[in-house]
Amino acid sequence: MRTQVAIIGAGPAGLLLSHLLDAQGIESVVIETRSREYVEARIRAGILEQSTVDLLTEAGLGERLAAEGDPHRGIYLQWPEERHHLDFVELTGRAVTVYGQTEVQKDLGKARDAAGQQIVYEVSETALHDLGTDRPYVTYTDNNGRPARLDAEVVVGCDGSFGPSRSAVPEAARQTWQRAYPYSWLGVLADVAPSTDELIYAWHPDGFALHSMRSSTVSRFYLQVPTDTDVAQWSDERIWEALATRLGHGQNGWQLTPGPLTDKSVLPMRSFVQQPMRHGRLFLAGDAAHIVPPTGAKGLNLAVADVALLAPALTALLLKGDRGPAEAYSADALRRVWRCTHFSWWMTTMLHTSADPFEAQLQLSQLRWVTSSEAGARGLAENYAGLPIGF
Ligand code: RFL
Ligand code: PHB
Repeated sequence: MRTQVAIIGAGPAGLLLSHLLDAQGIESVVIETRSREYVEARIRAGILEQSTVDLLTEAGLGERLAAEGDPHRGIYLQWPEERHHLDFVELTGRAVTVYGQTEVQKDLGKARDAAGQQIVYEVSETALHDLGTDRPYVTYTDNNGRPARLDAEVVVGCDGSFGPSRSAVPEAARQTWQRAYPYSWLGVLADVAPSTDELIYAWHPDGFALHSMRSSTVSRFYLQVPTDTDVAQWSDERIWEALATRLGHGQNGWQLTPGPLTDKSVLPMRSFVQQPMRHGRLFLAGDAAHIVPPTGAKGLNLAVADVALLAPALTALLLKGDRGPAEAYSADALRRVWRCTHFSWWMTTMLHTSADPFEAQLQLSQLRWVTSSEAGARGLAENYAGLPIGF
């Protein structure tokens, strides 16, 4: 098979790139290890920055998002006895939207169906070749066990944190940075109306807790748990008890309403950056190049921001032979990547409790400053609600 752009990975980065290239008349083929059903049901992110919403809308993907997405003005930050609202709209003029990654994924899938562009699901043994030439190609085994080869002008690795693309860059040509945090998140989805109008990020001596949501009938919660936690250790009862304790704030009779849990998973917390995000005719986008801990709600938004830069860069390269934007892509994207890496690290270390009592005092002091100083609040709001595309 031959195409202009071979895209590895049908997550949000891969499908959005295919969509934006198609709008410029550029053909792509996406290959994906998982099934379409799996990819569309995978529960992950829930918060879209304003710039992500704007980009999806401009790309013609905003219809269901406008009807079903839930705009939020800000978040609550709390610690025992105190809950404070940060109003992003007041502070920065920008809002965020609650709209699950599952829904973004379905909207992208539908748009790809409508365009009739090819997505090959359930492939295995993906390998990248001849990336230093103008004729790179990808090999894989299709779901009937047949070997296949995809020739392209450009290969884009959108294959997330476990895909092969990032290590296809020769070791001597890449640099990586990483940090593993000494805790994980236990994430649960509940069939119950949210007990809050805005997300609650809670510092608590027992550990961090987050109350998020997906709709007026579905709530999403996270609890800080030790790294080696087995989901089986957390019965529904234990989860609700921990959430009520950590999210409670002893004021105004606020109460958490429990309901049936429909999904439970443990996710490790990690920061990772690999640069450059381009090697010859290989470009990396999204989690393939960088991973942030989810405390700042940045991962999906960063993947979209990468693609927002990459699509016009590849358009200039493939339609006009203009190499400039493609050569600038890595440095341009990495500015935002490092800003979001810092913000996600900062939110994570401010809110997750450790055994160190000195650290706890620093965290509480930081939380008091962020919620009482306009400068502190605006800094958080600007980073959370989103820097403009191209930052
Ligand atoms: P994805 O979504 O991981 O997609 C990569 C795709 O590549 C496929 N793949 C391969 N395909 C072909 N050949 C191979 N060898 C392959 N190896 C892998 C995979 O199957 C997959 O389909 O990466 P992408 O597109 O870069 O998108 C990134 C986002 O998914 C990720 O950053 C976010 O989900 C992170 N994240 C959040 N981000 C936010 O912006 N806001 C949030 O509120 C938020 N919450 C979260 C999150 C991530 C979470 N988890 C589970 C990691 C909450 C959670 C729980
Ligand atoms: C989510 O709703 O899944 C979510 C929200 C905010 C975060 C992380 C995850 O910071």
